[in-house]
Amino acid sequence: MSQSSFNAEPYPLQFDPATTALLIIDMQRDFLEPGGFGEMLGNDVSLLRSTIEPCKCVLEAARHIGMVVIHTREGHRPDLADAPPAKLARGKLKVGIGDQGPMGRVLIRGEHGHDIIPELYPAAGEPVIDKPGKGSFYKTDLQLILQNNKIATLIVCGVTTEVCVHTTVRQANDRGYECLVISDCVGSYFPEFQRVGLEMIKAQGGIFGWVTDSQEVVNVLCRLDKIKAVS
Ligand code: C5J
Repeated sequence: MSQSSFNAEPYPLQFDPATTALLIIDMQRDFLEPGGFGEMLGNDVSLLRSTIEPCKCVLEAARHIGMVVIHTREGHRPDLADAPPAKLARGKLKVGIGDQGPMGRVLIRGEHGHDIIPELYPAAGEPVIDKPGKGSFYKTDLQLILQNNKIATLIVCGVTTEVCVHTTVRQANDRGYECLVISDCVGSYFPEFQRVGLEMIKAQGGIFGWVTDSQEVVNVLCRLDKIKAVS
């Protein structure tokens, strides 16, 4: 066990790189690209797209040191058998989940819009968790994969901060995982939700986890790489 630490709020987070995974949540075309579901709902996708470059830097650094990397995608089976009727009806949308949009059927597995953006595309061997809900643990094998890899700490990136990132971090926290959320690698369509979403994670002594930025994570992971190289 080799302990290291991230400067973070509310206080430094000790971690062992061998038991830490990078979890990248729902960086899908439907949420991030012009013409996707997010934009069809009237959102400004540039607020999410600002996370792409910092996520790329963290992903590269994590891959470089051989850290476990896991991706998630929100979406449903083409026959919608796994989509709760309440979720399908919510919002009374003209074009909603399962309907034809500019990037194929909205949030349906196998469709262009459902897939992960090319900038952060999973490498061979990196697990991709297809989830029907907001939380990454709900009706998925994420916990089994984490247990099999002896993971105790999650470094969390993705979208959106107050929805799938928050739901996942809360689920992970209840399951005993330490979560470090990277402030510039998570994004919301609503600047106020972004600010408050991050505050809520680190409030009350880190009630759900820790918050830091991508520069700190990249610096720490690169330092570990150098230590590995000389030892
Ligand atoms: C949403 C998500 N916002 N990935 N999904 O519906 O946060």
